[in-house]
Amino acid sequence: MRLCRINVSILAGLKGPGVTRVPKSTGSYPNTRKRARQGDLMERTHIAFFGRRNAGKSSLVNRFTSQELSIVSDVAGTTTDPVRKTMELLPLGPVVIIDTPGIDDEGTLGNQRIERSLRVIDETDIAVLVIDGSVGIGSDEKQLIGEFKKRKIPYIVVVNKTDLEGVKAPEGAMTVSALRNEGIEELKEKVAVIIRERKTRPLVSDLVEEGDLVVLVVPIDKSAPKNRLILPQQMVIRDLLGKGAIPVVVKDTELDIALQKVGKVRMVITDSQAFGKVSKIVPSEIPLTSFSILMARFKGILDQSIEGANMLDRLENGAKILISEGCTHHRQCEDIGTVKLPNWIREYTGKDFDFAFTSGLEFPKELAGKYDLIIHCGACMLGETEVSSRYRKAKEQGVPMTNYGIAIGKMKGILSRVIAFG
Ligand SMILES: Nc1nc2c(ncn2[C@@H]2O[C@H](COP(=O)(O)OP(=O)(O)O)[C@@H](O)[C@H]2O)c(=O)[nH]1
Ligand code: SF4
Ligand SMILES: [Mg+2]
Repeated sequence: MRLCRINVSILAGLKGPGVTRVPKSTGSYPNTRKRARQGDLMERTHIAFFGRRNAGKSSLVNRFTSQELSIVSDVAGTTTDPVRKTMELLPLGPVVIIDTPGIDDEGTLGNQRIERSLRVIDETDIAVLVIDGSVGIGSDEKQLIGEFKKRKIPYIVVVNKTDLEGVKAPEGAMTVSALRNEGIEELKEKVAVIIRERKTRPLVSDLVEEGDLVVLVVPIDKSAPKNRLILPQQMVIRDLLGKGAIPVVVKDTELDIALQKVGKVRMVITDSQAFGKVSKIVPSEIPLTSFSILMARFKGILDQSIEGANMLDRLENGAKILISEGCTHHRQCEDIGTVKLPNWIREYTGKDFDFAFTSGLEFPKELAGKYDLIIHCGACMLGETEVSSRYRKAKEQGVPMTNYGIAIGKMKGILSRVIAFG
């Protein structure tokens, strides 16, 4: 699949050092091209701070990041929307830090705040639960811990305000004083350990041997970004180099010449939009797959995506298909999701459907009964937890879900070939 062609840090628009709020209408990240940066959100560990109002979340976030990211106030409920900041933080590396409004708010507005806080869990890789040491742990915190456990999100319980008298920490909790800047380094170290422990699945290196030659097909057309490769392509190249394999990168227009020149090829990996053309050029004995299929495998959603793609054969006329993109930039992203994919689907099935579209962080909560199939983009701009939570939601609600690349492979009639990997 041609993952869409933007690679900006979509959080880059934060106006430091003050507070930046995420637009309320869509719940998506500020989408600005300023400070374009390589290394998208997928690679960044999303660390979110949760807790009741006034526990000291914002104070702790400011200490943790050594920045005045969030407003600290003794007026409960000052932080009204999640505040996100993307940054490099020693010893943690690239992270997104998220400060949430409290989870104990009251009234309609309060409920919205709670909703937004809970929504953050979907994108959280590591949760920090901040407890006001002078108040102690309560049912709100227990409920949050229940959510973390359910979603298998690693979490750290931190008791704040240890400068106050009589503050005791429950077993296993860390203690900090945001006020006195105590315990912050220990907290960072603990987060760093969790980051290191997070299982790293191989992207492609387990499919090839040292010295294997792998041809990567990267079409360069008007929708390709100028002067660079997109993230999944970079990641595949990096992984192959790490393995000691030999990546050879070509455009689709030079693929046949390359195959004649390079000798024995272990595998061809292409942009899935070029599947039709590339599959005709690559001899059937050479394994063929795509960047987005490798990404789906990497994210642990391959089987579900294959099942979802097979659903294309069973949809009835008028069925509802949700096409969902991970970021809000349809124009730069060309028209894959909104135009090409619906056309291919109509052509392939000979039927017409009721298409719905979402983008950015808006992903419907209720899927059952509303959609018969969900087709998601490669989600290169979304964190791993966000992606897996979307697929999990679909699975839980019994709605088939697939991604662009796998759906295209299916419609080109080469699905079994491109998921064989060998
Ligand atoms: N004594 C003490 N007060 C703190 C500490 N951390 C935060 N506070 C105070 O608690 C209040 C709420 O802090 P804030 O960071 O806005 O909490 P939030 O609502 O969880 O984001 C403010 O008055 C802070 O000054 C701490 O470590 N010790
Ligand atoms: S997140 Fe999705 S829509 Fe956005 S650039 Fe990546 S693949 Fe395209
Ligand atoms: Mg706050």
